[in-house]
Amino acid sequence: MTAKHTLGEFIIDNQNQFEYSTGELSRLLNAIRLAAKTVNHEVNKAGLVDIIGATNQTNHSDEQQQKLDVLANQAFKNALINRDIVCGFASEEEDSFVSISSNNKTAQNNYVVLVDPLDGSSNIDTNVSVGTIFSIFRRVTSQDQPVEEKDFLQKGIYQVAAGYVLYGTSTMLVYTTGHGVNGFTLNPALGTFYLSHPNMKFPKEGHIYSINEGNYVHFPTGVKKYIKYCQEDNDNRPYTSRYIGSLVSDFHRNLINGGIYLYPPTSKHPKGKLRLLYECNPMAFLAEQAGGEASDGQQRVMEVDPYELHQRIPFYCGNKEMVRKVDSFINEN
Ligand code: P6P
Repeated sequence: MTAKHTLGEFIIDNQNQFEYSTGELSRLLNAIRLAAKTVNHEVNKAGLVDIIGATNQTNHSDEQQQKLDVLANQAFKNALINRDIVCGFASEEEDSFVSISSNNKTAQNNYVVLVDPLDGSSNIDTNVSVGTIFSIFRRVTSQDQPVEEKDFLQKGIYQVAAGYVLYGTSTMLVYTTGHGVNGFTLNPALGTFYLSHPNMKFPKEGHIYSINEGNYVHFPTGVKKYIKYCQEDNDNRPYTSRYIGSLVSDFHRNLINGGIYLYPPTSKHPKGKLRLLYECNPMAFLAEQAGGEASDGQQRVMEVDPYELHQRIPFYCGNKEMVRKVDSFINEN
């Protein structure tokens, strides 16, 4: 068996694909690799030490912060701040963006990173897989100035890299820099990620739909029609419903087996629950790079023009044909 590429080797071997191969983006991806290992270590022992459960804090969205949310946020922030790589950091766990000044007094760094440090964290106490989602942009403001909000409020089409870490039965890091999607599995004994899923693509057909049907009564008519379309027993469509309640896990399963993830507007979240900048955009980038699509019901997610750091949108993401089918039902006149 040929020796598998490690993530570190893969990053270096492919850094010449970037327009700006100063090595800065490679160092950034390596920092994310380190943070992923740190969080993985904590998540895997969550049941054994006083690290599960909620803090008595809530984040800006008044969502209770799990202890691991806070720890994961700090792990990614530290990994990115201490290496003089990025000029700005934004997170679901931070009210506003964090400006990072460079040690190099003449020029600031070029990249901003947005993360959902531990997506699905409310599942931790029940030992359900959780994940980290990250999105990377080049700054748009001049290098010799501190970072500004407009450096973060960029359309998804301008992402230079995006990915997720899945803390599941095995820990995987899946990412893209616009040249396909590659998955790396952590060998915990060595602390090394190995290329286990090269060039990931959605299967040609998908038959899994992932949605919280508990909100059915509040869904838009078109989404209700799509669910009934999946459940009707005709056209020989063998659909099945799978919903873990953890975006990274549901997305990852659909990417491998074929399917669609849907989070429509609900009464509690009339604009949708998921965040555009650090959940929908990075997953949309991965989906498109793997031959799929991502829509908010009206347009391509990566074309949505952001106006607010923690903006929410409806999210339909997965096999191209399935996303287009949902869009057609939603936009039926
Ligand atoms: P609900 C987790 O909180 C999350 O952001 C996603 O990971 C997940 O898919 C969704 O929310 C679950 O939300 O309302 O179905 O429990």
